[in-house]
Amino acid sequence: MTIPARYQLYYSIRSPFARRVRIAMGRLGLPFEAREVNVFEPPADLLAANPLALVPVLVVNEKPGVPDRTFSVPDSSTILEYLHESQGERIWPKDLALRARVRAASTLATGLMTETVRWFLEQQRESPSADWGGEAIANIERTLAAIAATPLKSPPWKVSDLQLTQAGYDLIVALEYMRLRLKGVEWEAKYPELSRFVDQHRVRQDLAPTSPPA
Ligand SMILES: N[C@@H](CCC(=O)N[C@@H](CS)C(=O)NCC(=O)O)C(=O)O
Repeated sequence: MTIPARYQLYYSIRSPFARRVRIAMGRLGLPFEAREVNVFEPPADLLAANPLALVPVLVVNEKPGVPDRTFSVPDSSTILEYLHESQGERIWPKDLALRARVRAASTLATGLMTETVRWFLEQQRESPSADWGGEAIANIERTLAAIAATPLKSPPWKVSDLQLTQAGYDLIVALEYMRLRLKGVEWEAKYPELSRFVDQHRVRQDLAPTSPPA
């Protein structure tokens, strides 16, 4: 009998939400069995793990081999909470005020992911709704302007020259995903500091292996 791994992660190769979890697992040194899926044709085991048919989902085998000690955690933010609590509180800062700022910044970055996914999926439809698309782009523009007005070299994005916060990782993941999906929206020319932020960090060892392919 093969004993299941402690962690299995359902993900898709371009999902920014799954990527933030893949990066965090790597950073925490947690090996996992990778279950890459096509979310547009969700396999039965993904639906069993997450009836909402979304990735990422982390399946945790608390006692590998003992089925009733296995549970599924859907949603990237919920997974990060679980990892934070089960791995010595290493995702979010300990200081309460800093933690609130980093979480708020992370919410903006994941909001960029949500709006970009929404826009991209709408563009795939036969007759994309201009209202929907326009609303998503307006939300993205406003959020980018707010982020570009903050200092990118310090909290909430970084705590030192080398150390990104969770929000810093999320911002790079969001912007790289936007680079891939938001064709025709000239955000890089408008916010060159954000474009530079991606280029400075995307080649790092903890980010490059999960970069979304074209
Ligand atoms: N709030 C969720 C969002 C997850 C999500 O939207 N995942 C997308 C991939 S980027 C997905 O699975 N989409 C499947 C679909 O749209 O059918 C999270 O943070 O994990």
